[in-house]
Amino acid sequence: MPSFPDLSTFGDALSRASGAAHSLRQAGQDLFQPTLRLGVTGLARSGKTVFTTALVHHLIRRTPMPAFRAAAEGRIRQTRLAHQPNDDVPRFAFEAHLEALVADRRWPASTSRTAELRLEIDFERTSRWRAGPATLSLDIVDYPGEWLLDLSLIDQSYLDWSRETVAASGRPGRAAAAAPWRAALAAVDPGAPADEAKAERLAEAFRAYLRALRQGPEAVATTPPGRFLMPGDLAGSPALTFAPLDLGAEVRIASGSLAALMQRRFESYKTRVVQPFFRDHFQRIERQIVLVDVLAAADGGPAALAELEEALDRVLMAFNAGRNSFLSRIFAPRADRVLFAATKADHIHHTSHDRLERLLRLLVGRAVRRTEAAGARVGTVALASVRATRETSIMEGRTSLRAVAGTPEAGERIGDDVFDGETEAAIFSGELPADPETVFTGGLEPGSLRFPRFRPPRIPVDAAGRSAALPHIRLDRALDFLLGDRLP
Ligand SMILES: Nc1nc2c(ncn2[C@@H]2O[C@H](COP(=O)(O)OP(=O)(O)OP(=O)(O)O)[C@@H](O)[C@H]2O)c(=O)[nH]1
Ligand SMILES: [Mg+2]
Repeated sequence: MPSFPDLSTFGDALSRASGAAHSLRQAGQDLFQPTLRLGVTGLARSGKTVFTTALVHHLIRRTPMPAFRAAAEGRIRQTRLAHQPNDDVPRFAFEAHLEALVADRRWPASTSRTAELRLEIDFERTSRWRAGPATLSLDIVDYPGEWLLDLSLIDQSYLDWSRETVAASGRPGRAAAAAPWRAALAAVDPGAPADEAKAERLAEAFRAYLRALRQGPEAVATTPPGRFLMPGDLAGSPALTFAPLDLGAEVRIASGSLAALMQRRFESYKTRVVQPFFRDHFQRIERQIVLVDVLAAADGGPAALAELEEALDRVLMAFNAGRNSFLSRIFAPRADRVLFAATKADHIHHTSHDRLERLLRLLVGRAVRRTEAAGARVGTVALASVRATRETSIMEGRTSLRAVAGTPEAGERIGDDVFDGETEAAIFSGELPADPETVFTGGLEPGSLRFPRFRPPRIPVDAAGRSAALPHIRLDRALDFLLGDRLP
């Protein structure tokens, strides 16, 4: 007669079996759980850290996001922070950045390296044949857009790079910024014996030139190497101790010379820094948002806009690299959706947001056409990750001007007014021209957009001590474009 286990051991066996099934299920989930890698990039101060913080905050808080379909339909059940998948990339300091914004009304500190965060989004699938609960792992990577500028170096020789960079420093408007570096260049003989101290001095003078360009009216960095201003972990490293030399019509570099030392460093920068970044990080990105501070550039005048356009064009070359046979041997980009976002739209009244988006579209038009040709879907949006202002109107004589009100940061000034960081002010920030084309040809007087840097908004706290969600503009639209199809 077959013997049956008594019920208690039977129960144990059952739970062991279900434990095994659970771990099998877990292993299966790890294998099959869909993962999406979202890159957040843009040039310095474009708003990457604020955007990433706000995005994570809204997903975790499940705030109402009408334009983000999966959320609007109530299908996102929960979003949680998960363990970091990569040990070699620092974790994005979400909690610290959020605390700065909400508790201290401070913008997060500037960051100069990559950071990454993994979220798990539990959602309800609607598709008829696979309806039911599902989970998407979302890896968000915040990295400096300057690093993408280095792509153009990969197939360039040291001789060509030197020639091009020295020639570009002669552009009108660059004379003052370039003068000290050009003087240092003129004082060295590239054919003289290699000398470490000289190499260091020249690298420093070149770095100072790049820094001066960024502080000048052009306001953005378009001249590679990207790590000279955004070194990340390489700050102070010999990998960055090189610079272009004035090589004239030289076609051969003598061995043992200063030029040979610079050339060797340049080549090793490409193989040890640039290529690994594209191969190991950039190539794995599936969705990309490129943040652009369009308003600052528009206010800087046509030269600043032209410079920004060139920088974005170079940045976007990276997404198109699969079509270049030389580059595709090193890496093949995978991003199938790229969203350009004009950030800080809360600086202007919403009636100007269309104009801002049109201006952005003109600015990235060339790059967009190329990226689309490479097979990616491209979108544009004007947004504010954290809305620091509200809308109001100001009477000037008998006309009512559409204005924004917020708390300008301490020390900000408009005309003769210096703000104390506590007082609210209503500001008419000026208007973008109805035809954004004219902004490129001087249709907007530089400095005529008057917006101070605002402090983050005051966030109300309820009786239970829970603070309200951060306000934003069109962040939900951005999320829908970037993630919507992966939450079907
Ligand atoms: N009003 C407003 N200001 C913003 C917004 N996002 C960013 N800013 C401003 O832009 C500054 C830069 O934002 P970050 O997010 O730190 O920019 P980043 O691209 O990470 O900058 P780096 O780390 O220095 O490269 C902030 O300190 C704010 O002053 C926004 O949505 N609204
Ligand atoms: Mg940052």
